[in-house]
Amino acid sequence: MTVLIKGGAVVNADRTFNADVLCSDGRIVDIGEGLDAPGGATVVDAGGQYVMPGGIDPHTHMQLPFMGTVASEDFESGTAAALAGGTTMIIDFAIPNPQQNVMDAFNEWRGWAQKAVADYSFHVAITWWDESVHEDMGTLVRECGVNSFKHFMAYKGAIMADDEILVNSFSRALELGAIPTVHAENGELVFRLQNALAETGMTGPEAHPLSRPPECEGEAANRAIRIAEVLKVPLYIVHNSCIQSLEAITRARNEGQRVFGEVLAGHLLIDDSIYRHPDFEVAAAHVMSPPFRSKEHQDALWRGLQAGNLQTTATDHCCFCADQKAMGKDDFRKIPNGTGGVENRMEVLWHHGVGTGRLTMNEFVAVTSTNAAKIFNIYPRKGSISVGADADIVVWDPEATKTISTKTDHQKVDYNIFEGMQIKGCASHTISRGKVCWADGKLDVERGVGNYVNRPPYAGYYSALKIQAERARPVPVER
Ligand code: DUC
Ligand code: ZN
Ligand code: ZN
Repeated sequence: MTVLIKGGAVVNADRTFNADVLCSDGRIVDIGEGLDAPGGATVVDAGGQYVMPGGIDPHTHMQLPFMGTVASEDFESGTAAALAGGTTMIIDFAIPNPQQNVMDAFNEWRGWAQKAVADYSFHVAITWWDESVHEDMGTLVRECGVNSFKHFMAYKGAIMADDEILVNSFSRALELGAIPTVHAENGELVFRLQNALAETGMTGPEAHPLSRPPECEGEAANRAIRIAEVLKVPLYIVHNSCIQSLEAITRARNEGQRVFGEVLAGHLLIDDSIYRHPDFEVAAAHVMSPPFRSKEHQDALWRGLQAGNLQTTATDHCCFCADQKAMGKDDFRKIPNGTGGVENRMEVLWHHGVGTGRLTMNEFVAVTSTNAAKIFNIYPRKGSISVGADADIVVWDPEATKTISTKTDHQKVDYNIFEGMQIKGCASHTISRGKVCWADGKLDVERGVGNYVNRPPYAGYYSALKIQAERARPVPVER
C-alpha cells in the first residue's frame, strides 16, 4: 500500500518545513518537495494543512476490569476512536490482581488487544511482590518488549503498592533498564478521608474530590521521587493534576533527577465545580482519580507543560456508562473511577494550547507524541516524520471547526467530558502504518490490524545512573 501526502507543511518536534511524504509498506520511505505519486498510490491533498507524527496516548485503560465492572471501551472501539482524533498509538496497562501471576495477566491483556485497529503497547502494573514477580519482570523486559512498570499508590485493599513493593520493584526496574511509573496518591489517607466523609453522611459525588485532596497527591509524588532518588532510578509520574505534584517534579528536575511528568487533557481543562452538579449522572460521569481540580491548579499545569517540567499529555481513557456509574448512586466510593477522551486529546490541546499561544506547533507535537516516544524508547520509529519511521501520521486542518459531542464521536461511552466544547483545528486524515484510516469524517479500519509495539529497555539512562551510583559509593577510610 502506497500513500503520498502532498503539499503540506511537515511539523516535527524540532522543526517545520514544506514537504511531501511518501509512505509504502507501513513506513515513511521518502520526504521532499515535488515527489511524484507512484502508480496506484493514494494521494492525500494536505494543502494548507500540517503533517505531524500521529499522537501517542501513553495512558489508556481499554476494557479494564475495575471496581466491580469492566470499562465499556474495548481495544477495537478505543483504537478506532483514537484514530478519529489523530492518535495512532496507545500505551495501555496490564494490571494483575494481587497474587495473580504477572505473566498470566500480561498474556490475558495481550489476548484482549488482538482486535485493536491501531498500534498499542503495555505498561505492566506491579501490584504485589514475591520471587515470581521479580522473575516475571525480567521476562517481560528481556522477551516481551515491556520497558515500564506501573505502581498504584492508591486503591487500598485492591491494587495499591506499598513502600516495600515500590522499593523492590523500582530496584528491579533499575537492574533491567526499565522505567517505573506511579499513580501518585496516598492510598491510606484517601481511604481514611473517604470513610470519614461517608460517616458524616456525605455520600454523593461532591465528596469525591474532598476525599482525594492535592496534598495526598503531592505527598505520594514526593515519596515516589525520593525513593527513586535513593535507588537512582528514573521515574515517570502519570496524570499530575495539582500544584503539589508539579512542584515535587520541578524540584527534583532542578536537582538533576530524571523525573518525567504526564498531564491529562481533562486536568488541564475541567474544574472541580462539576462534582457539585445537581444531576448525579453528570457529576458521576466526571468521577476519576485524581479528581479534577480548581482553576489555579489548571493554570499551574499549563505552565508546567510550557516550561517542560511536564513532558507528555494523555487521557487515562477509562470509560464507564451511566448504568455503571449508578453503582455508586448512594455511595461515592462505589462510583467506578474513569473518564474518556482518547478521541479528543489532540484537538482540545491544539485549540487550548496552540490556539491560545501557550504552545507552539512543535511543542504540541512534542507533548502529544514525540516526548512519549522518547521516554518509552520507541523514538524515532514513532513520534517523528522521518524516513524509516512507521507511517503513523496525522494531517491536521488548522481551520476546521467542530463542536465535541457524544452524538458524533466514536468513543463507546454515553458521556463526553468535553461535551459542547467548540474547537478549531482537528485531524482531517489519520494514517496508521501507511493506510488512510480516517478521512472525510469517516473511519476505514480493520479489526485486528493493530500491532503490538515492542519497547526495548533504555540502556542510556541506566548506564548513566550506574556510573553515578558507583561514584557515590562510600570509600572505606583507612585507620
Ligand atoms: N484512575 C481512574 O480514574 N480510572 C482508572 C484508574 C485510575 O487510576
Ligand atoms: Zn491512575
Ligand atoms: Zn490510569
